[in-house]
Amino acid sequence: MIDIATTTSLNKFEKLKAEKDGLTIKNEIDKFASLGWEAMNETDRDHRLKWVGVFFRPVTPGKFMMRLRMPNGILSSSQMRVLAEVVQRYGDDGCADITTRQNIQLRGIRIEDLPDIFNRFHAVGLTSIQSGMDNVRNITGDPVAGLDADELYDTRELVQQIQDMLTNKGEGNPEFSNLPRKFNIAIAGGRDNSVHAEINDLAFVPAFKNSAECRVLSAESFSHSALAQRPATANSTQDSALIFGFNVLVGGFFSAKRCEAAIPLNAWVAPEDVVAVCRAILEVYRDHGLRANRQKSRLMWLIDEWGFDKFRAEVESRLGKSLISAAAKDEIDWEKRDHIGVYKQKQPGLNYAGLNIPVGRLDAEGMFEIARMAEVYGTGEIRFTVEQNIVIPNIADSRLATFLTETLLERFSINPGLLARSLVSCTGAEFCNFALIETKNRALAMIKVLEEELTFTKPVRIHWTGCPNSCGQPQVADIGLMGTKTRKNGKTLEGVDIYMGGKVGKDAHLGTCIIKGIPCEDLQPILQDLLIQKFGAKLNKEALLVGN
Ligand code: SRM
Ligand code: SF4
Repeated sequence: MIDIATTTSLNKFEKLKAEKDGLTIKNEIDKFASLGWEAMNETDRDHRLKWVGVFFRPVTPGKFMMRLRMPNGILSSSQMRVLAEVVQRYGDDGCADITTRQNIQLRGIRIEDLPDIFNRFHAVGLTSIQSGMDNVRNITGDPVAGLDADELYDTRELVQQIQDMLTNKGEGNPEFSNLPRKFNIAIAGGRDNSVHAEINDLAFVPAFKNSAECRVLSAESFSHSALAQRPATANSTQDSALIFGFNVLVGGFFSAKRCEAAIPLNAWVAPEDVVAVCRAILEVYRDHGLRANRQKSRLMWLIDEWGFDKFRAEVESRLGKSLISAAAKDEIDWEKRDHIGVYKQKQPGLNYAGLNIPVGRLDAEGMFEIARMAEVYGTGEIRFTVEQNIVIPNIADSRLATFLTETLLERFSINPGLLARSLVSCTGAEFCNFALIETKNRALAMIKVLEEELTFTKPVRIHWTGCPNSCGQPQVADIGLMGTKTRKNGKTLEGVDIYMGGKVGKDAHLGTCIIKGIPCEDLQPILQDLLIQKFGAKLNKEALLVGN
């Protein structure tokens, strides 16, 4: 492993990692719990605790946030109940947020409760390990994996295998606990790119490869078991059989300084080679990623520095074999689905229901109710989407009518307004000290007014993000709103930069900033005009009558 201390000039974060690996914090939780947050070493409290998913919130000192890991966004009702119990004990301070990485964060956490919380997590197989700082973030997979009749690959097992490898089955893995920076991984299994593959440091997208070509290119690299996975659509002759695998994308990321869509690695991997390829790329990044300047540490900066060919060759060297060149095309050929509503599963007689959770915010009561609904009507399984919503799978046809009468669906609708169903928002000023504006409440208030004033013919995806870090992914939205400070009449006000042109699903590409520095107080008529001019919205009669 790299000797960081001798190979780089150390910035503040490299120093704190070199002094003491963040993972060692795991053994100090009992001590911190009895010490209390005010007496803790500040570096442990503000930074190293993030290695176990515990985030000090300067906005609400003493009330911590906990970020879990939810591989493929899937959890059970008993896990959801444990999460609900944790936030319930904090009364009005306790709540949870579904995140833009198919994950969940809990709020209001007191440090003295951490030993008990970790025990409860352990008992139901939950982990928050390595979910913050310079670690691999929650690994996203297709939210309808195993349910969707049109899926090409069920991503669940692979995502779990990658998480197990990176985190030592949730116990913590020092091999990957000191990366140069955060690292995002996604696997798409359907045709609609439900995971936003293009904005991840490493992504796998479905692609078929001709088996004969694989043999010619690299006889020894070729995974024989992949042949056994020949899909129904494959040609009948052995020599030209199409084999399922993934094209690999690398280097996608957003940061305040730079945003890039991922680029093709010119590599195709069979499913059984995905974990090894993840490991190889992470080893290259860990050992060679740039560490001097944290603004230039994400994977794409290393690819730039080395050049594509050197990067790919180094990955091959770590892998111990040649990479097979990418399939000529990938299989992402659908518009992106949002999964809100009720849909037939591939299993006859079963359905999944996508519920809209406004800006991903949950309270304990809502979480208990979701767990109950998943048990009563499904098999206890719950899933998260990157749009901060939930999916309840496995609802039998015979139970559907009763399911649809549940009062929870008035709060978490399966048929929300066309702005509400696609609304995404990052945490913003309520809890995040990077925030330049308040986001979640403002986002909800804004679409309420817009939905009252306008009629829509199609959903419009509006994403809010409180600062240029872009956690709310404004660059993938139809209309992205990025928090900023702006001046008006000699005063500094909360404002937004407006992004447009983000395209998801087939031919995904990033949107760009089209207007800068709009004061939030002036935003509503501007959004109204954009929705009318660019998205075919029509003013309602009532709004016309009052001259809006
Ligand atoms: Fe993020 C830092 C919240 C997804 C880019 N992000 C933060 C912190 C930890 C800052 C802090 O300490 O306050 C925020 C915690 C606030 C809080 O209390 O909730 C935060 N990020 C979030 C979440 C919760 C937004 C949400 O409401 O859903 C998302 C948690 C995902 C998860 O479960 O792990 C979240 N963050 C993202 C994404 C979107 C994605 O991954 O698809 C991005 C852009 C994509 C990317 O990273 O390439 C993102 N977050 C950042 C950055 C900029 C990274 C960079 O390279 O500069 C920061 C700042 C940093 O890391 O220094 C950041
Ligand atoms: Fe905080 Fe900025 Fe991320 Fe929003 S985008 S959660 S304000 S860091």
